[in-house]
Amino acid sequence: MPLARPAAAVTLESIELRVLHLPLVAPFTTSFGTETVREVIVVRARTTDGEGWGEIVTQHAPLYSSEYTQGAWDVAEQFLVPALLDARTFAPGDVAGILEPFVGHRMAKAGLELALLDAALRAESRSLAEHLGAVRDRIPSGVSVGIQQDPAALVDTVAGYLDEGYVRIKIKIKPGRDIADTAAVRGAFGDIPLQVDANSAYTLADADTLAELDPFDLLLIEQPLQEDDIVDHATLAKRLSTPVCLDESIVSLKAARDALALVAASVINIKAGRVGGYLEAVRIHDLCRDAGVPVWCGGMLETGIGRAANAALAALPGFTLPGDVSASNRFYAHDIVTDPIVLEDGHVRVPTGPGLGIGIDEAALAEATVRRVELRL
Ligand code: OSB
Ligand code: MG
Repeated sequence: MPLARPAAAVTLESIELRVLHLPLVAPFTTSFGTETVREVIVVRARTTDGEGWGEIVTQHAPLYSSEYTQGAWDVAEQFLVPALLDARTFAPGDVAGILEPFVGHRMAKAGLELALLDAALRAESRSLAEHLGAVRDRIPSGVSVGIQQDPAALVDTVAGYLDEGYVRIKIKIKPGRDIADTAAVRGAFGDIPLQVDANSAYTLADADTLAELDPFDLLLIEQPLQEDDIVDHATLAKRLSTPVCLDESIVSLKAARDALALVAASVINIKAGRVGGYLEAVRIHDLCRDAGVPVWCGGMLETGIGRAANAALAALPGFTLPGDVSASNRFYAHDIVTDPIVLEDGHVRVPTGPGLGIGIDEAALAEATVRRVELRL
């Protein structure tokens, strides 16, 4: 479903970048490491018609992907922002083309594009959700649960999220913390919608271990192998009854097309940052919808900025599985927006206001800022 009507051009005056440090309510552990503070870049685009906000979802270290905060800051400051300032007047739909000569750095590009989309749509009094093609006003909310001390602690943590109302549980796994953890959660809570995420921690040599997950009737296993292991994922998918879902591997529409052609995945996790922006995310959604492949919206521990955008994206018709769009308080005691996303009956509301439909809590933003620059011509 192509976008109904592209957002109009804006004239860019400046771009402000900030590195934020936001403490997490609890440590978040995956197969690639533990985070206790979310380091993230927030973007403010100032245009002649008002401002817009975006978020660059890199993490401190290049562990989930090759991108990381200092690298994103550097490429944005040296190359991406100057190219946008130089183009001066352009539509949000032109951002990807303007930045196309610079290879990779998709999270940095996505955060900049989002700020311009927000600015343009606010100026037109249109919501991002409507612009992207949302068909729902609320979406079911899943939660991503990090690796805990032991399976018993995992069961306690999951119990808390189920009590809060989350409708789908995803647990992180890694070698040695896979079968017993999954068995513990299945054993404790019965038939709940449950999936696992390996964050690339296995190789094809682990296929027999991963097949031990088959009896647990998981919704899917997310990214068992490396980012560039498309063919190995296809081989693994034939050996498992658990559906294979790709996250890290899907870096673009083209990567999604290749993965589907090779039958490397039967489900796709769409993250706007990883694929270079919300507009590319919609194109991947459209591809999968046409192919009959279910998609769901992944997360990168977003602040209220990215979380609002994710809620809008997840309201598109092809998002038929609950995403990792949880309430702000799953990660943060104090978000940087005035209206953080909350859980209501296991769902989150899709923002309806202009642009992202959120307000920035400037005091909270200032409090979390550890570095700031404003770039203009
Ligand atoms: O693999 O989905 C992932 C967080 C950081 C990096 C990668 C991943 C995640 C999550 C958390 O699982 C998703 C969320 O924001 O709730
Ligand atoms: Mg993942």
